[in-house]
Amino acid sequence: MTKVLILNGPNLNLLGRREPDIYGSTTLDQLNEHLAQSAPEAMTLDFFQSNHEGEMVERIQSLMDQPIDGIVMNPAAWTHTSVAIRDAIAAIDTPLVEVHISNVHRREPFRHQSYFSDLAIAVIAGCGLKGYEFALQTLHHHLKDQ
Ligand code: CA2
Repeated sequence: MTKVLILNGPNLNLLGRREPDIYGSTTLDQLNEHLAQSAPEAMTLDFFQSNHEGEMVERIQSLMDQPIDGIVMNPAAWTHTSVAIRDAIAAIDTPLVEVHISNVHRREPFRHQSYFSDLAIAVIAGCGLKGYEFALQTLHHHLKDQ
């Protein structure tokens, strides 16, 4: 079995409750349930969302003792700000796919920069929540070819 951790950053707990024009009307629980049901063959998923940077760093560090096969991460606002979370990701040797629900490149200039993209095997932006499914498929193919 392949083990993948899905990480979501700050405010993504509000999915489906605010700004549906940008982020859709599906809640994070509904998204996670859908992903668990539709994950590629022989892949099990674990989920973690936090609004606290240190908590996210510690969750990523915990993968040093309990390694997994891949990470799908939407770092949300930390995409554009967090050297701390970037350093935690860089410290573990786990393939990462970076996901953004919106197309960050057609939004404000401050959203065009990411601390994660050069660490990621792939970056998906602007595909809505489908982007998480595409990320799992990307990891599936990447791990199969290794
Ligand atoms: O497009 C994305 O997925 C983002 O990572 C979302 C972040 C934003 O800061 C990034 O630039 C792009 C914001 C996540 C906030 O999520 C909300 C969801 C529902 C309602 C309000 C906020």
